[in-house]
Amino acid sequence: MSNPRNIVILTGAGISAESGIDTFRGGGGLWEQHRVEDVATPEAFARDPDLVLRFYDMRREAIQTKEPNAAHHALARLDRDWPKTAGGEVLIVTQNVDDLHERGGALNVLHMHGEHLNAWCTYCDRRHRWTGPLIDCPPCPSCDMRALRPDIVWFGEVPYRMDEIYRAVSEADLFVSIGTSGAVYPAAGLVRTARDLGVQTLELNLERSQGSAWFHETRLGPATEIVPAWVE
Ligand code: BJW
Repeated sequence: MSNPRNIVILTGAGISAESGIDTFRGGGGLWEQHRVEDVATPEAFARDPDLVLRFYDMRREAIQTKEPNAAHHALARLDRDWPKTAGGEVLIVTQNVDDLHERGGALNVLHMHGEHLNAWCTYCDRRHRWTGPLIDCPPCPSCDMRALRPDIVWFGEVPYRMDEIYRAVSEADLFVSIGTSGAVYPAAGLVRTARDLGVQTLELNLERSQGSAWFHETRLGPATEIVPAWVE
């Protein structure tokens, strides 16, 4: 691989697995314990808001007890040092709704599927940092309406900041995908976008993702080992 300057890194649940946060698919994954249609769609929220809010309250509470691991720390080092050493940019596009990249020290993080620690008011469209429960329908701190929901992109909703993501991929020299199954679009399609634009592509994962054939190179192993090894 020739020397890259701008790097876009797409991360998924696999990077937080060794911090103790469940992935979605595969053995023991969240979608084995909950039906996606019951908890992660706007229709589910309209049908049974209490069930959906309880599901997210439980996960919001759980992530606050987890710590970033060696993979988050390695990416944070890259994010901080790369502009100085290579004169390029690093953007971490994460599908994860936890805050472990930020707590690991990363600065340039874009949450395309939202954040557990935000509540979104569907009445006034403001977002608020939120660490407690939403089950009792607290009022929005801005408009006082009881219209807060988890700031999470559910199936059928449009992921955040897609224009920025496509622009960053188009300006990248290297696209790296870490710990994602490649099952959910449009994130899963970014490797093809990168390939079409002539960007080098690298996959770091425990096992091959669904889009593995699109990558120029794949390195397999646990994120806490292969991510620091790639960064060093
Ligand atoms: C390790 C490891 C270790 C383990 N070390 N690795 C047909 C075709 C195309 C699209 C569609 C279609 N039918 C429907 C759609 C659209 C739909 C979709 O993609 N559905 C698929 C199921 C087919 N997508 C949407 O609805 C999205 N919106 C949309 O498409 O809008 C239209 C649009 C199009 C184009 C441009 C713009 C807009 C919205 C998707 C929202 C996803 N939301 C979720 C839930 C969030 C809520 C929550 O947290 O509860 O986001 S779904 C869930 O999956 C979550 C994740 O971010 C996402 C991806 O999962 P991820 O991160 O890949 O996790 P896993 O568990 O799947 O994989 C873990 C990986 O880690 C595995 O590979 C392991 O091997 C690995 N691993 N341990 C390293 N230690």
